[in-house]
Amino acid sequence: MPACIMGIVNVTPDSFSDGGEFLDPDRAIAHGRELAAEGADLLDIGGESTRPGAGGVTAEEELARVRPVVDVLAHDDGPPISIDTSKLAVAEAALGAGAAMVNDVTALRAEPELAALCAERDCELVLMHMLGDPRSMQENPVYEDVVDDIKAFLAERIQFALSKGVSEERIWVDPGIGFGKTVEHNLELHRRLPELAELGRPIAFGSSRKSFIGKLTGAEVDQRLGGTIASNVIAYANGARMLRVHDVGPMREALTVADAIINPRTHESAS
Ligand code: HH2
Repeated sequence: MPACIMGIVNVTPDSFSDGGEFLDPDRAIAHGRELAAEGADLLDIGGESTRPGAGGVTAEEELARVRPVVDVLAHDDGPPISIDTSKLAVAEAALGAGAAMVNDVTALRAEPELAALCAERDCELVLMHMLGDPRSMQENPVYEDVVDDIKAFLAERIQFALSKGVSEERIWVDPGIGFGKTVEHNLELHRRLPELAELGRPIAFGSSRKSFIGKLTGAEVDQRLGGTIASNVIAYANGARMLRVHDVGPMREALTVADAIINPRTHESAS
């Protein structure tokens, strides 16, 4: 398995690329099933947008959005479910309903008690870097050295998770593409991803349809598949082991070809 593909299911009215499309639970469930059929290894279900400028939602609202979707997809005989949340109450309910992973874009800073829950449930945990919060993160982000700073942040967050009892082998790290980064910061993170692998944990990567792609190509948010594929193939070649994308089928094809080039021995039988 070269890298796993995490399919995005946004049960939100305002996500940056597909807000409102899957707010209705039946549509979100159908979408999750489509992504599973296209080859998703995981489904990441989220009920709160983290797009630049987004305001927060209450735990009750977030739970009302995601709960019916997790309830069905977790019992579908499909891929494992990840819950994209920073809230203890939402994670607890989703894990109770069968989710296997918590994807926290605040890396346990919003609700630090989430760490103990992950430790107790022994679930997978993604720790992502974000500079500031969604309201302010794109206002002139500044780093001393973007990769060194993010690496130090993630190292500290790994230590925090470990101190709360999370098993090291459950932890994934994510540079947080687009979360408080300029176009140049995002590009540098692609190039220098191997430096983050030095943390000793697998890298999750989420660049799908993000605005740096639009800034480079001029493409609107629903026309960024080519840029998304390029970004993820480079990230894979540079060590990413989980690719979080909206368009699972095309990403699966691209990853199959990229893997055949990079790891020729595993693909000899295809010739
Ligand atoms: N990006 C988004 C949300 N969650 N999780 C991880 N681990 N890495 C990411 O890069 C990441 C993430 C933003 O994308 P999306 O869910 O499509 O948009 P929104 O936050 O507007 O719902």
